[in-house]
Amino acid sequence: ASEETPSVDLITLTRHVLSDQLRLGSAATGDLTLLLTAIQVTSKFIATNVRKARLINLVGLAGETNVQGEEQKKLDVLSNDIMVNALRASGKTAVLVSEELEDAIIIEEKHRGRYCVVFDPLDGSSNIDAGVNIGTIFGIYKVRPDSTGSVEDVLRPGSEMVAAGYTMYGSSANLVLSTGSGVNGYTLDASLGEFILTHPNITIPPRGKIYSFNEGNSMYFYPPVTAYLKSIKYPATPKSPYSARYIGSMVADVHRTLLYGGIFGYPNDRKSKSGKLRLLYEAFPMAFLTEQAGGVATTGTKRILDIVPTNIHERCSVFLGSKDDVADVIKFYKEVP
Ligand code: AHM
Ligand code: MG
Repeated sequence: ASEETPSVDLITLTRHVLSDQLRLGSAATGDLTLLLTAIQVTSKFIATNVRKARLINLVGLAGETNVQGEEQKKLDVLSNDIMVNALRASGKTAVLVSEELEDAIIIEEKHRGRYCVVFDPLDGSSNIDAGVNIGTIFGIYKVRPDSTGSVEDVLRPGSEMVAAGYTMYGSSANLVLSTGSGVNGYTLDASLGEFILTHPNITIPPRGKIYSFNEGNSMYFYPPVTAYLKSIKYPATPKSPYSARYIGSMVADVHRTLLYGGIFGYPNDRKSKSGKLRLLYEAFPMAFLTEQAGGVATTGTKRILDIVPTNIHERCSVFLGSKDDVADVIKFYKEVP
């Protein structure tokens, strides 16, 4: 087909997820697909508003402080409200956990479904004013068999998630999703208003050439991290040193890592004893995607997806990416006191 001939067999996200569920013979009731529709609508809404933000003056502060004591941007507030409303209205959710809300939302009976969604509606919001990529991160659990929905349904290891993903708002909006059988990337076709499959079966190269850390925290890093970073910056010849790329927006840094390989790290250190990133709605979904793409996600000493959360807003140390690169970090944790 020439460039002028539009494809007449578009694989939309909805079509792809539906066919995937049929193929897997999962007792597909279509519930997950409907839930994902709510997330797609949210992503489209946020994508449009991120773009409009500078024009309609949404960039300023909302004058509220969130649970973590950070100033909330207007777009964070808006994104959170849109996401909560869309998920509740889908009728498919029972429990919602948002970075922006102190407590979990337990959905009232009238709208209650069987899924729990943990999410960061607009991650990397400190980058908004500079027009840098930001994103929405989400993870999905099914309620436990006898539960009608309580916070315990999300205080479970990330390995029990049934799906996870993110939408990155950049030059285009990219939704990257795993329902537990690989990772696929979809790009929003703004004229159609549909996410179209553009990156089927994303797999992380086994080794990369890029490292992505906030090295401004070097003075607080523990010895294994310092030793690891030294090893990739001053490798024994004839190897070349790694390139540094750090956007400071997890979705963008992880997106690049999934596509190009390498390692992304936000370790715990002497200052941030538990790390910075949130376990439930940042580390878990990204660890889920990383593993599904053939990579590894660890705290340095433990598989991230094995952690059992005790608090919905807890933090954790994160290294994720190409399996050989992450294996190197794990080795340093074992060998460097
Ligand atoms: P946020 O949820 O307040 O936006 O913070 C999370 C962000 C991540 O997107 C990013 O990986 C990290 O914070 C960057 O932190 P730092 O500025 O300390 O490097
Ligand atoms: Mg965040």
